[in-house]
Order: sequence, then structure tokens, then C-alpha cells
Amino acid sequence: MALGDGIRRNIAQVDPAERALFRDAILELHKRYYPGTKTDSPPGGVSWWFKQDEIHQATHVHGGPEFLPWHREIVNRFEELLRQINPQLSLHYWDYKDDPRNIPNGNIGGGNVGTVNLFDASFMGSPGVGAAGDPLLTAGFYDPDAGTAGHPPDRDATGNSVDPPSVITRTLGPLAAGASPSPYITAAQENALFTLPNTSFGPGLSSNDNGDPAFVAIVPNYFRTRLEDMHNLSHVYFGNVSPHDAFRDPWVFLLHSNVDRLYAKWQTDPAHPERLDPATVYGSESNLDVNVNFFGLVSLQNMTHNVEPWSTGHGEFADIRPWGPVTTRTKAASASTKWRTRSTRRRTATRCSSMTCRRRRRPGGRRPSGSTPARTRRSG
Ligand SMILES: [Cu+2]
Repeated sequence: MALGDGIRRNIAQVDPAERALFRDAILELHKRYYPGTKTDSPPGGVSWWFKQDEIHQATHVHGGPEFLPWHREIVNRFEELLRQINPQLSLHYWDYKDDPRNIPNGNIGGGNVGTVNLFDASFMGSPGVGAAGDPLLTAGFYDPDAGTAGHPPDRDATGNSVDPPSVITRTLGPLAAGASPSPYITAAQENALFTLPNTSFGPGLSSNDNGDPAFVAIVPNYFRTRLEDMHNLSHVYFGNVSPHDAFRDPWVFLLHSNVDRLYAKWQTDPAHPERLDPATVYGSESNLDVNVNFFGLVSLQNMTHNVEPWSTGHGEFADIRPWGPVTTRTKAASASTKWRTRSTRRRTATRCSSMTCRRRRRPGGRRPSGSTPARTRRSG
């Protein structure tokens, strides 16, 4: 298990020294800033860390077929950010089969196996009940006094991503003394994901409204609906957060790295080569307008759409400026080189040819040819 080999692993199984480097890199994200100033529109001067919440809120890609490829994109880009801080790091994952408060067979260093607790002040903060606390509090990931004299405004009052939220909520609570670990899922539940009889990505419903009986009926029967459902409850397992606020908590990236691991594991089943083919992996949802109503957020998903906000800066719910200076642009002009720098375009092209999933793009846009397994990393 070598640091720097590019492999994503169960975070409890990497050396404690690597967990500390991983934590330090996440905290460092809040010491680096994108260009511009707070009063720009959209705001500039946002920290690399607060940008993640801004991206997620501007787009809200849930409850439909775009969920898995969009979250693969944010996870991959987050890993790249971590590697800009420390090139040896990988975005490891929380295995849902572990209770993060008590992992009996964890890596405690020096080649020894012992109990690992991921929810303490040395790593991800408190499991609750209440706020996450240190190390996130001291690092300024939230400010309980936001909005009061001598403190920055509360993000939920200003809507400005430069401002901190007033809390990161955790609800799991510490394990009672002597209590057994209580993992979120069992191995049998995880394995059931991969043995779903349906070989296609989804059922091809034009509505994925959570209240639609037709959609509710298919949720347990298809890989992508079953996985998103499992993912939804994994959020609630540790923090009673709304989908709107979820990406304020770094733990969410360990959670979503596991979503991506399960997705990759499903895709790489040797009996199903069609799952690695961009032309077939999404089945009947490959080019289907799907009306989504997820927690009251209404959107239209179609796998041929651009992956946003990284393509143009236009999210479904807000515009955003992750990388460059503010540029006034029409929708038609949004693909101009003013917004997409040369390096961004080059990176996009590289990623297109190396991602297992087909990138969403405008109808009529050129599709990447062929498919290769995801990057050089593996899920271990
Ligand atoms: Cu999520």
C-alpha cells in the first residue's frame, strides 16, 4: 500500500500518516483562493474548498440519469485539487460496510491492525450529535458566530460563497461505550447492487420525479437508481443534511468516492463489456429528456447535455466562475475561448478519451470514440 501509487483505497486501510496528509490537504484547500473579489458577480476570491459547495449548489445533479457521471466528474476534479497540494494523494473512500466510528480491522500504523475511528478531531471531526468541530472549526470551514459582530456574514444569509456557513452538522453521535459498530450496509447489500438483473443503466422513464409512482417502483430494480438510493441514505447515516448543504462537509467526498467505486466496480464486471462502452452504458437513457424533481428542485436531465459548471460556467440553478475572470457571455458564446482557456480545453479533450462514462455534450457535438477503463487509478 504505497503512498503515491494513484490507487484509491478504503481510507481506514491506509497508513495513519497518509490519513494525516489527506486531512492536511483538505484543510489547505481553504487557504487557497480563486481569482477575483467577493463583490464580483458571480463572486470571486472563493476558497478552493468553498468552491465545492458552490459548484454543487449551482448544479444539483440528483434524482436522474446524470447523477453518476456528474458526481464522477466532481470527485475526479476534487482529487486533482488534492494532488495540486500533494501529488502523492488519492481520493480514498469510506466503505459503507464500515462504521466510521469503530473500524476494528483498520490500519493503525507500523504494520499493525487495530481500531480506527475516522470521526475525531485528528481526522474528520466529531460524529455528532451537533457540529463537526475540529479540525474543521479551527480551519474556518464554518463559523458558529457567522453573521454577528466581528465575524463574517453567514453564507445562508448572503448566498455568497466567500462567506462561511454557520455549521457543519453531524448526527450519528458517538458509539456508546462497549457498543458494537453499526455499519451503514452489509456486504450482502453491497453485493446485491452488482447482481441486479438489469444490464442497462436505467429504465428510460421520462420522469424521475421522486413522487412519481412509476419511478418509485423501479428504484430498487436498476443499478443507477438503486445506487443513488443507497447514496441518499448514506448521507443521512452520518449527517442530517439537506442535499443543498451536503458539500460543506469534507466527509462527503469520502462518501462520494465510494459511490464512484461502486459505479466503477459495476462497470468493470467482465461479463458486461457494454458497461464500459460509452455508446451502451447508459442504455435507454442515452439521449432521453428526463424531468427530475428532487427535493423540490426541478431540472431537465439528458445525458447529451454539457457537464456543468465545468463546460461553460452555467449551472442549472446559478452561474459560476470556478477558474477564470468574469466574462460577459451569451449562451451561444459560452463555448468561446474567452471562457474556456486553452488549457481547460486540452484537459477536457484528454478526459473525454479516458473516462469510462460518456461525457455529456451538446446535441450534435462530437462524441468521444471508444472507451478505456477509468484513468490509471483502481479501486482497491
Ligand atoms: Cu451525495
